[in-house]
Amino acid sequence: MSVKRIVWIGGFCLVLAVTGVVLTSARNVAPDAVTKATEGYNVYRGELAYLTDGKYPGNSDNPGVFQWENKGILVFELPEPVAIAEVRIYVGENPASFIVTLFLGAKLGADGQSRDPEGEQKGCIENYDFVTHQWVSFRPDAPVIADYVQIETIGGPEIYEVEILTEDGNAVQPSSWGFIKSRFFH
Ligand SMILES: [Ca+2]
Repeated sequence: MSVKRIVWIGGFCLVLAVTGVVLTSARNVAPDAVTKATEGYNVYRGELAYLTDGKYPGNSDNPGVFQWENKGILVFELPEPVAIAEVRIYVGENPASFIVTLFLGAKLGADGQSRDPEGEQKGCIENYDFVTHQWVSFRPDAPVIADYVQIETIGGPEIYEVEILTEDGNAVQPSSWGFIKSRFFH
């Protein structure tokens, strides 16, 4: 085997190793969150559970879709602060704008009021690309320590999945969706 080929294979393995590190250290904590949609003025179709069931076009033949009639806010309250490196949303039909705001110390109100909660705003990423049928990514310049994610959207997009990706490996223990539901809807 030539030196050149050995170097090439070695480099490829190095790329795999680095990629492996990235894949194992990024974790989706959205399923751990208590998820809620704002109520009262905004109407939606579908189920909140569709947002974090891991199914979206490309990996599922018939994924459930959540869709605002026009605009609305989704919130994800995490059990404890984590370093959020990226929030991404799989959108379908209906181009829309998005504003993702990251809070620390915010909590869902007992009355369901959840927009712009008390707590410290740690980051805000906007997207006005109005794309459809793909992931829309929201990345802060550096990972943000937060425990509450607010997604505000205008345009009535179809939303198939929401992922909240962290760089830490064990800050949050996975919870079952049944536990989350029972915590909020009892
Ligand atoms: Ca889904």
